[in-house]
Amino acid sequence: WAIGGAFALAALPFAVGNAFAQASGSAGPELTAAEKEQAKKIYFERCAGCHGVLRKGATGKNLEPHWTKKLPDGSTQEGGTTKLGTGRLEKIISYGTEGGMVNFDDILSKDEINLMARYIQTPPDVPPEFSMKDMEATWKLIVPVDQRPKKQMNKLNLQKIMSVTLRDTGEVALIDGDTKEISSIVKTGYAVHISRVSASGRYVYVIGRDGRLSLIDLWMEKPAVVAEVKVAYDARSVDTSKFKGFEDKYAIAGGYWPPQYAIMDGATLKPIKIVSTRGMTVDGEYHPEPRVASIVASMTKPEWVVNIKETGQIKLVDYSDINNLKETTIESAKFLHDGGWDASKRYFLVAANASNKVAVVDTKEGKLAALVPTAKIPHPGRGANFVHPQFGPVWATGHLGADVISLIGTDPAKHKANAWKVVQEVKNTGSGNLFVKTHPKSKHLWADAPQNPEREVAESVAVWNISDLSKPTKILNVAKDSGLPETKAIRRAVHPEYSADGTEVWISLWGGKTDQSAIVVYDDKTLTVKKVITDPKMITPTGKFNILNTQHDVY
Ligand code: DHE
Repeated sequence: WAIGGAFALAALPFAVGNAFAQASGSAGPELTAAEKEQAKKIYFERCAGCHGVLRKGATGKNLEPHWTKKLPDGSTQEGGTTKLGTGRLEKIISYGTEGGMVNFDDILSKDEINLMARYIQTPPDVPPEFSMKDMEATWKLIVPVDQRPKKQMNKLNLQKIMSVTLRDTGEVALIDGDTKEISSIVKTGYAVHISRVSASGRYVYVIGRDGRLSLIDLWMEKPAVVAEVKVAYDARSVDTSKFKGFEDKYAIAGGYWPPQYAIMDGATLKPIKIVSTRGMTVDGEYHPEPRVASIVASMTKPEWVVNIKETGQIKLVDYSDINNLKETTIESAKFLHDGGWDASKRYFLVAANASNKVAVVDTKEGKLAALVPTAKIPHPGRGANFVHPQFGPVWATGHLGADVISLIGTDPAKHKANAWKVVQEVKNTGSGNLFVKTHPKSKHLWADAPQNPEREVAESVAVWNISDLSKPTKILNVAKDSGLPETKAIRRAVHPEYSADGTEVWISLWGGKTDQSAIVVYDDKTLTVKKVITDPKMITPTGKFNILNTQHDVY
């Protein structure tokens, strides 16, 4: 979601624009060469994430010319289908829709909106492929393994560090969990997306939307990037090998474009293998752009769970013999997005958001355990695990399209009747939730709603006591609690994340690029503010990843 002016129009660190080739098809409105280059760049940076590079649609609608372009005589109806045309498209881009399209009138100028309305009536541009040779050419080993420290060279309490995405600056801030001071700011990929932690807890892997993967060594005197590689032109996910005997050995990253995943050496990021994800969807149609959504590493098998968005297929990738790579392909539903483990770490639950379902993979058996129908557009992040007083172990997901949190029973052994069903829908403050969170040591469940159109809702989070989920114990207005003056842009409260010991919850206040953003730290017991982190370098913080919790998948 490109919201709140958060997606900077900075040049991509690795240029993609000039290499685009155009797909065949009937031409739309005329664009000059310069307009076309500008439109391609804007589309790739702001639109492709939801609508797909080939505009076939996923989270966002299909934007191919057969919908967007009026008929040659100017009419807008054909066989019951409404064709959009420039005027209607300008309105949709400017003001958004109830279907989840966000408004761009505070992000793009009027001329840019007009340009994009015309551009998406022309046939999609097809970016180039990205081969092993291309990947190898981008690989930079900044500090070779034998020149890295043999022990931790700083006094940081590594387990308590929070790796914070500074989305608009393409940086990650490493924040000391005790002092709440920024200990390092590390330059990473464009519109940086997530951090994941190696099995040993020493390395942080950070993926940018431009496909740049950065490896941070926390043992250095000042933690810094020790290796870098580009895995694709557009990417969202990364993880490492976590099975015993393979700790820190491999890294894997998932590409949106080209649709493929790349396997690298864990300590150097030296490219090892690229595997394409193109193929048939669960409906039996060929899809040229099946993007890699979430990836998670199993701790009980040498396997990654790789979720392919457009095909609805879940791949269990066995990395024990990389030269003879084995993939188990599990059919589920479309479009796969984000997900997390249940508390036992045997089952992985992933949102199939366009199907309003959660797919459950039994990684022990290597099979689909269930497809659980849920409310509209589930969006769990990694979800939240706790023991429900009535239903036993459950995993929670919020929803973008509904004002509830769904609790799914996860214990087929001892609570068979509740397993893989929504056992309760907890009423949230509104739709537009992105992330839920709890911690084994906490009695609270936290949920945000940053995509809600109402300022009050988007700037707040709700907290429930797990022993009574009938209504929130407290609704915390994070924007007000920050003490910062109100700004024109909504300051979205996003991504609750627990401290290592489960006593604090950190929430990002994601403001406009030129506004002061903050992280508000709450005491989980008293639900009062403990600290507001407002360093001027804290620009558009979004995701936060505590080292210990991320290392062990605690959520
Ligand atoms: Fe994310 C996770 C894709 C927009 C913040 N996001 C993920 C994952 C995917 C994904 C596939 C799962 C990764 C994994 O577990 O391996 N995100 C996408 C998009 O395609 C989308 C919708 C549009 C885009 O153009 O990128 C998108 N995401 C956003 C944002 O706008 C958010 C809110 C702010 C930001 O920083 O970009 C955002 N996404 C996050 C975060 C996670 C994430 C914080 C990790 C959650 C966690 O707790 O693990």
